[in-house]
Amino acid sequence: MNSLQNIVSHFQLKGTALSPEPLGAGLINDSYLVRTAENDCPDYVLQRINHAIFQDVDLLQHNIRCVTEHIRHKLEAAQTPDIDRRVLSFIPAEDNKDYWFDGSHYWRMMRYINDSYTHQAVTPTSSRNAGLAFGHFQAQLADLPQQLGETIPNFHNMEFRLQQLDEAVAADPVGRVAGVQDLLEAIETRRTKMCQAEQLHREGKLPKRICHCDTKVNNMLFDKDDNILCVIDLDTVMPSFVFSDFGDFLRTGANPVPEDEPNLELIDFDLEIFKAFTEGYLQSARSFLTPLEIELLPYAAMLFPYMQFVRFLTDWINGDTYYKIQYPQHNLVRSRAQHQLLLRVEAQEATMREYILSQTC
Ligand code: GN1
Ligand code: MG
Repeated sequence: MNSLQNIVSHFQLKGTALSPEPLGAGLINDSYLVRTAENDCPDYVLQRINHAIFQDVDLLQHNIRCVTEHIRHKLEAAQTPDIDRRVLSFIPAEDNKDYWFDGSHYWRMMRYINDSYTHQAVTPTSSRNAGLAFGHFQAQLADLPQQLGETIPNFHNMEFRLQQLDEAVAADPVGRVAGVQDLLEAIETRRTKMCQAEQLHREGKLPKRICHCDTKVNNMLFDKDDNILCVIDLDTVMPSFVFSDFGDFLRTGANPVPEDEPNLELIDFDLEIFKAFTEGYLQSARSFLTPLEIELLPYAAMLFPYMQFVRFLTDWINGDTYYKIQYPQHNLVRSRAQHQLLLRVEAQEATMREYILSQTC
């Protein structure tokens, strides 16, 4: 028995597990497909959890269990067909724990959803589907009774991200601050506006809800007829402002070029993508969003380029300690690209507002 098969043997799966094969190309966790010999037994996915990023594995798996069980109960109550393909199901380890620790790594197992596909391309159709799927996911969890924790503390907290930048600027460990004064000024002038979510939350006007916090187009599964099955990659599901799921999708989805595009002229904010995503999102999330949350959706579209700009610039000033870089100036190029995207989104603020009004009247 090889070591992966040995790991599989610690989970309570049905059937005879065959040798695990590498699955997908995730950047965070390592995944393996575990087929079973019997036709009437499901296949499984074995994952090694990235413990360096997700330091509290108990909390991580607690969140995921609460979320998937809640969604499953709702699907059962609605007598939805084919439930095992519409929500992820995790398989307990030998002691009924949510994961198995082999002495140095943490492992988990879930059911493999057969005949499912992901999309990589952002089109108006896939954006509308993404809006529908992520809005529906938030709606399904709007009445979750349990408290969830933050699997990455302060992940989308703008005040915290600015504090990290301030500390980097004060320390200036590699002497890069003098060269980025224009960028620091651009951050400074928007500081109060961009921290308004935290401020409104303190005033009791803005709730935190359970959000996905990694709303990429390839984090949705579709069946062969292109119907949405479910949302996947639940590691960052945590309490946040709804802006996380709205703003971060548009940050990558509505920009036609990669987030580190060096040619600033190519960076844009595609209004057709914005409209399609917003239409889908409002359709499935309108039932629980407050008027203030809806009013602040254009702010969400600006917040995420701004937050990513702050995070990349912080890493540049710190000497490239967090994000992997492909060339020496990479984090500076990324910072300038996100700044440019922010300018492009800001230029569309009035148009975004009008469109949202037209969808909600
Ligand atoms: C990181 O690894 P990836 O690409 O899924 C980061 C996100 C950033 C993104 C920017 C845990 O995500 O928050 O938006 O880079 N994830 C973490 O490329 O920090
Ligand atoms: Mg990710």
